[in-house]
Amino acid sequence: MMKIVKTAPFQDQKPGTSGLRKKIVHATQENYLENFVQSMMDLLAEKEKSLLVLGGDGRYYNDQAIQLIIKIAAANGVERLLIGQRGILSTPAASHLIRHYSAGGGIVLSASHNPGGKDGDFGIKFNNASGSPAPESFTSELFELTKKISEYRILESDDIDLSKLGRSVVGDMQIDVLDAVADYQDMLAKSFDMTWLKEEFSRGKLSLAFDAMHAVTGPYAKVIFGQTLGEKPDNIVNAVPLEDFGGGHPDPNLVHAKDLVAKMYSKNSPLLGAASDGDGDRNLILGASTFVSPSDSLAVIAEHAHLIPQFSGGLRGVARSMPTSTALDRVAIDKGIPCYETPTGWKFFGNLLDAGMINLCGEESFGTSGDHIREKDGLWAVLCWLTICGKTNKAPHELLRDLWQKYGRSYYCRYDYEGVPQALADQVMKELKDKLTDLKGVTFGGFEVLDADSFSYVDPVDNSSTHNQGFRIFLRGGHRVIYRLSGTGTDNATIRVYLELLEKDTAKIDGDVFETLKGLGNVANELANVTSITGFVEPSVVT
Ligand code: G16
Repeated sequence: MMKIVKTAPFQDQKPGTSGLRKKIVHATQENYLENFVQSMMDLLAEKEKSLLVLGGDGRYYNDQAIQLIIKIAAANGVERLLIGQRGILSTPAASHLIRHYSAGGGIVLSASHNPGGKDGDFGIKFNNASGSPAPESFTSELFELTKKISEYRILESDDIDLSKLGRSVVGDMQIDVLDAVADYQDMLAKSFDMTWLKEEFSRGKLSLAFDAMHAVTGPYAKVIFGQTLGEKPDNIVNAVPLEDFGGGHPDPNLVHAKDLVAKMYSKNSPLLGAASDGDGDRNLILGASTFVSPSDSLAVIAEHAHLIPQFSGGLRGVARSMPTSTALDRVAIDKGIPCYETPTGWKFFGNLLDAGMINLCGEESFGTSGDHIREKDGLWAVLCWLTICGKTNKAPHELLRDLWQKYGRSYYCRYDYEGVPQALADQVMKELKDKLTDLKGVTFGGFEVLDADSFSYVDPVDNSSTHNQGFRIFLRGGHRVIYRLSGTGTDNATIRVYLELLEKDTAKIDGDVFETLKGLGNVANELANVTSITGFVEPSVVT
């Protein structure tokens, strides 16, 4: 039976960089998720509701949230739902399913790389019919609805058993529980030559250590890297998804993927080391004693794209988020293809991909993907690297060196100041904004400011515009400092400072990244008065 429940709106359901993310204790309060999902239902057209995909990264509250969404969907005229077994789907797999089954969209439950468990975070977002995170036009309208909602509709029924594959019916709605891995694996088999990769593994030319961080990619990695390519089970670690990620922080970077880093910096490490995050869209790439920065990873994939079956027709264009280093731009110039600079947030690549203007894109925040889906894709990036290493007979450090020799090296890192009181973070940004125009021509610590602006973007496909997407400080020599506030955190504010130092002298491309960037880091701090305003002497995390 359908029930109408009276509710009161919450004023804080504004989606951030990638959907709504909140602390579990906040997200689980009475009617919080119900309101948000009902607002989503109100916004969807009948056509979109004919078929929706539903799944999440398996974190704490995933199970209950899925059952709740099923009942709200059934009471709101959704005709059919495709759900990952046990309610689990990696974000790239969800994007693929939406496209593969021509769904009207999908509801993806994930707080990505944010911690899980009872004290962790929860997240929810809508992806449109092309599999892309919903654009700002949708999320803004959704936010408006959440501020006005007065009731939601829900079907009173028992929970559905999502452990068994197959079809069932709830009210008038049909539910198909799908194998979360199978369709995704079939898709990857079209992008890569799995038979050749398998041979390279069996000949010992390729080897991989993969850390699934007790998050969603474990089952995918076991099938793809283990069963299909033949990597030893011992080399695929933390492969059992846990609702609290084993107490870890499922953020694949040098700080949180410590064990993998230790393995890759030890003797007899495999050729490639990789990790993925909570929902499987991010990737970390390591070689023996080598960290591949996400910006360089993207540039290397662009440089060698012709070796990857998915790109056998060539690259049409590429894109990077604004703070991502300019290494990609130089590869694009060399290849004679356009390179677009978009605001942070995967959703901004969607139109460019749909229009066929780009077929490769990525971000400094450990995200890379192609036009096969509309999300970043962690395991796909690993397969790109395996293919490139295999085809070139080169290790990651050699591929990086080739890149830097040819184009110069963008020394690159990000300083994160986490848990800053919102008012202080806003003050840093406001004071910086007020002095942006005065910075031109001034020299700080030996770096001359050529220009400074607040980044705005006009989408070349639909002409929609987005403003205030971070401050860019352009320095003589091609160096940059970027400032923006994170849109994915749930704890106060996080100030992100992105440092890029372009070194064109090939005699100087082998330096230590963090040492090389120290001076620029000090300049960045001084320019924005980070320490004096926030009291933070050091960033909380440097990646
Ligand atoms: C999300 C977005 C990315 C973005 C990242 C960081 O990733 O999809 O496009 O780069 O957040 O955003 P912020 O700097 O605002 O925290 P994910 O992996 O968290 O979904």
